[in-house]
Parts: sequence; C-alpha cells; structure tokens
Amino acid sequence: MFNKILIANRGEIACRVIKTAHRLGIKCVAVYSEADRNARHVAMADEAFLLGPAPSSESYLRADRIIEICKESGAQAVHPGYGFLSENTEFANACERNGIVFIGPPSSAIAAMGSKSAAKAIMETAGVPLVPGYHGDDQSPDTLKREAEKCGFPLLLKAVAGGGGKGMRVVESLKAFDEALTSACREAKNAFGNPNMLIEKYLTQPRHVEIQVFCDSQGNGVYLAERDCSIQRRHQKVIEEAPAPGLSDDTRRAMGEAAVRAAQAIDYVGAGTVEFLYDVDGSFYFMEMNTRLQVEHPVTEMITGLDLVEWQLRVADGEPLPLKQDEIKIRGHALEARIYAEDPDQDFLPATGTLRYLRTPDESAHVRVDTGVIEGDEVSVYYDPMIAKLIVWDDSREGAINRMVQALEQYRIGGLKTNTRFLHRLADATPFREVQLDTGFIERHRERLFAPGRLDLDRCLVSAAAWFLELARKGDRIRGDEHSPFSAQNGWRLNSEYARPLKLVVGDMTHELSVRELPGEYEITLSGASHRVNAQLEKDALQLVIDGHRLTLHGYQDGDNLTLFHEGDQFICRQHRDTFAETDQGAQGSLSAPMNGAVVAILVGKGQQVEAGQTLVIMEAMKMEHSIHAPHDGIVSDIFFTEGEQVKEGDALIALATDDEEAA
Ligand code: MV4
Repeated sequence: MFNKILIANRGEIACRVIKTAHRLGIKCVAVYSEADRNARHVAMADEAFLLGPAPSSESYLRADRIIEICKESGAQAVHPGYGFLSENTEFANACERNGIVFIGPPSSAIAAMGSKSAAKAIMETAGVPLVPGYHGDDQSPDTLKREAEKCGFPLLLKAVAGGGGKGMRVVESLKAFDEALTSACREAKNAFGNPNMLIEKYLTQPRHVEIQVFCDSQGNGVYLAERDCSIQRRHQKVIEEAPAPGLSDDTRRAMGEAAVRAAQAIDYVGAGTVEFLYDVDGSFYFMEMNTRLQVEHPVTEMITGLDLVEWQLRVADGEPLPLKQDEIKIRGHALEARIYAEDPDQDFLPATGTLRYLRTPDESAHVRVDTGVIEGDEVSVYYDPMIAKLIVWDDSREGAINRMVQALEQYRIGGLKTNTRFLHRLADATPFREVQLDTGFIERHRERLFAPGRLDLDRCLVSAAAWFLELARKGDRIRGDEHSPFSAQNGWRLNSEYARPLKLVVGDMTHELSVRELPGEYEITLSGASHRVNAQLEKDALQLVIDGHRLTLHGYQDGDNLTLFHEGDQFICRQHRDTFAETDQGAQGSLSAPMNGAVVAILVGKGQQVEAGQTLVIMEAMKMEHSIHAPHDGIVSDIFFTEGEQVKEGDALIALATDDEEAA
C-alpha cells in the first residue's frame, strides 16, 4: 500500500479522502491556493504545498505544478477527487509518464466516455439499453431528419460534445425540426466546437438512477447498488438517495449487470458511475458514464457499509476488489443533502462571506457530515460554494427522511445565506415522502418549496425579546455593551416596575413590544396580547417557557442583529435603537454588485438609453454568470468598472438616470 499520496483537490472531498487515507496509515500531501491558506484540508494533511493564486486555472488545475509537488514530496499516487483534474486525460497520462499512480481509471477509459455518441456506440456493443434514436456519424440534415421521423416526437436533440444538460433541445414536431436542428448545431459549435447531434426519444418524466460500479486491474467488476438523483435543479443534484425507491431486485440486478458490462467494455479500473434514465414504465436507458468518484458516493457507503475511497486506494495499488458480487449486501436507506452558500429566494444566487456561526448536527451511525469548512472560514467567489454534504441513514426511507429533517434543523449557519430551509422544506414535503420523484420535482412543487417562512411571527418576536432581555440580565449592560438594548441611548432599564418598550425590526417592519419584569419571569406584550415568559440564555441556546409551553431555540447574534433557528427555518430581526440613524447605503439611482465577483461583460455605453429589464452588466462568481438588469427605463449616466475587474458585493457598477433626471 502507498505510504504517501497527494490529494489534488480542496474542500470536503479533500478532507474526506485524507480521513480514509489516515485510517489506512497513509501520509497525505495537500495542495492549496492562496485563498485556501487556512482551509481545513490543509490543516488535516501531513504537509501542504502552495499551488498559486486563487483562480482554479492558476491553482487546482495546474497539472504541471501538481506533478512537481508529487516528486518533491515523494507522493506515490494522486487522488483527484471530483471536478478539477479528475476526468482530465492529459493529467492522468502525465501521472503515468512520471511514474505516479493516478487513483482513477486509465486515461483511455476517460477518453472513451468523453463523447456521447462514442459512449453510446460502446454501450450498444456491450448490450446496454439505449434510448431509441440515432447516434451515427452521418450528420447530414436529410439523414438527421429521416432518423427524427423514425424516432417520433417529441424527441431530444443532444450535442455529442455536450453534457450535464448543456446542448439539449426538445423538438415537439417534424415541422419544427429543421429550425431546431440549425439552431442546436450552431449553439453546439459555439459552445463545444463540435456541431454534431444525436437524436433520442424524449422521456417526459424520467428519474435519474445511477449505478456505482467498481473494477480492479484483474478484470473483476461489481456493482454497489444504485442511487436516485432525480431531485435536481438546473442539472445540479440537490438531494440524492440510495437505494432508489421502488426499484425491484430484478431491475436492480439488470441495471447493475448492464453497468458492469459498460465498465468492462472500456477496460475500466476504479470507481465509476453509470447513469441511467429510469422511465415510468420501469424501463431504463444509458445516459452517460462518469469516470470519477461522485459527490454523492456517501449514500452508497451508508447502505453497503463500505468505504469507497479505501477501495479506490487498494485497487489503485493493484489489489483485487475486496468483495465479490454475492458478498455485497445493502441495508436500510440513506439520503444526502448538499448544503450550499446560496440564496434560494434570489434564484439561488451564490452567497459569499464568512461563516460567522456554524453548528453541525451530532454525528452518529445515523448522521454523517462531510465538510471542508469550520466556523470562521470564508466562502469565496473562486470555487463551488458547497459548505457540506449532510448524509443520513436509517432502516427505512421514512426513517432516513425523518433523520434528514431533524439533522437539517440542527445544521445552523449564520453570517451568510444558505439553502438549509429549502432543503428542509424539500425533505419534509409530502410528495417527496410519497416518492413522487422525477427530474421535474422542484419545478412542479415550486410553490410549496419557495413559500415565505411559516414561523409564527408573534412567538418569534416574543422569543427574540426574551433573548435580548436575557442578554441584559446576564450583565452585558454592566460592560456597557453598546449593542445591548439597555444601553444609555434608549434609557431602557431592567428591574423597573413599569412596562418599557422594546422595538424589533423584521424586514422593513418595526414591531413595538412592551416588557415588564416580574419575579422570575417577564411579561411581554405585543399586538394586545400579554405572554408570561421564563427564559434562560446559555451561549447560543435559549431555554424558553412561553405561557407554559417549553422549547429551546438556538440563535446567532451579531451586534443588533439576531437570527433565531427553529424547525429548519430562520427568524431574523434587529433590535431598534432610537439613535441609530439609518442612512441610505447605496448611491441614489446606482446599480450595485449583488455579490463579490468579476465583471465579465458591460453591454451598454455611457449615455445609452435603456429599457426596464434590459441586461446591462454580466458578472461571474463561482463559475456561474449573473445578469444585472435595468430596474426601469433610463439613460446610462456613468459606468464605474471595466470588463475583467473584480468587484465586491455592494459596489456601484452603473449609474442609471431616469429620463426626467437626465432632462433636468
Ligand atoms: C434526457 C431526458 C429525457 N429524455 N434524455 C439531462 C442531463 C443529461 N445528463 C441528460 N438529461 C436528460 N436526458 C431523454 N431522451 C431528460 C434529461 C434531464 C435530466 C436527466 C437526469 C437528471 C435531471 C435531468 C433534468 C432535466 C432533463
């Protein structure tokens, strides 16, 4: 077995690989960018080397530098994780040329799966079911049209060089085919440098079911059950589970054996995933094969009890597979939720900032947290804004769902927006519990998933008031804490026989409460109702009894601001201090950057007349583009940045004068 490996990745997967490697007594070399100097994976490794500046192209994608560091550190093998160089054939070849073991498949296998049509040809030979359609080399419009007629409508045009949902187009009828083909080819040529198309019968409600396969260098191959990854948003997986609900043993076996045939058809070695479209009638069709360890591999580990990274290390070191097919058993059900720094209420705009407050659920045989961050870390613009993967297991799917709902309630993050409430809503949704799964789930249940918070406003206000009151009681006022609601500015004092006002601001609403301190409890009055409240604040936990109902809330206070966490939701408020003069933060009429990032395109010029909704600027952050639109008709009166410049959240980008302002 290796005595030292290099992990050519960052974040949770780097930490996860290090954990298994250390358990096997293998030393770990980490690599990091300047933005990751203090990252968890650097701290966990035995040694670490700086790659370069933050941008991936100057750090985690620098194959040459990584090879150099392997030589310098004496690492015998490289684990690429997922993303970055994990499916880069040149890197895999460079490792082989330099006598470094690439912990993954042969580069020939990676290359074979690189083209959709080539992959389908291989699968056809291997007897893997394909969606009815056409994937030939003859790309003449007449041939494609003839094949489209044979296939029938609706059909999907898919770019041969596309993937992950890019370069797909639904064609509803023969009449629409010519124009759709022309436009799809043009898009594919621009996006992938290859206009070639394949045609597939369009499945209207497919599920995404994928098989975990493992092959060793002695020609053995097994499947480790399947995962259902149908809950996706814009081709990003949100919640994954294993096994796929409702999949029969016969279908599991047929799908698994087809997946192993697919892998062995390309002389596969290592961990791989064969993705299938699973149709409502129980049939399944090859979609694509991923030649890396997937993000969602932990759900397979939870139901099989196996460590897939350990298998990767053993197989890469030339060992045979640890188990034969009939020794692989699955038990129970597992779910994984991907916790992201993003704002579901702003179309999942990536969030950046500092994890000022971070509390994770207690880990156990039922709950696992794979994360690359700790409290105080920055979530930067340079990389995927994943905070953690939350994985749960129980004897049944229902039990696992309940574990997930509970664990999400215990996952508390303060300091930046996250998707935990969205995940909680999704996991707890009746249609999800009732296995109404398909790739259109999120869109179909948009209403329920994105509805405003359901917390009882008055109870939250009373709880927040109790928090601030307890803060005072604990003597913060003695330290003259200027954030205390009892500081000199508003003359609020405890131990007074009179009721005193306490104002809390929620959004743009100011709520007036009045508080009277009674022996051992408070009387808090708002909206004409009085509540007897006993409260104890210990660190971030508030023990409350409100009118006899005892509960515990957790909170994160940042100066005047308080976030209370309850039942997977958050209640955010600010204590109102009379002396606090709100100022207009933004320059009048200016459009500011919604997050840290780079200006990639300025689509207007100074003095130009624009219309409401017109795209003015395009920014890039976390590998995603964000358009900034004109909020109203007007004239561009100033532009504050040039293309390519980095901007910070809140920076004014463009000044837009309304026509009458301009006329004045
Ligand atoms: C399809 C399909 C329906 N019919 N192919 C999307 C990404 C790429 N992996 C293939 N995808 C699809 N191919 C046929 N013939 C629907 C999808 C699809 C999808 C598939 C899996 C998971 C999520 C998806 C979201 C949208 C569309």
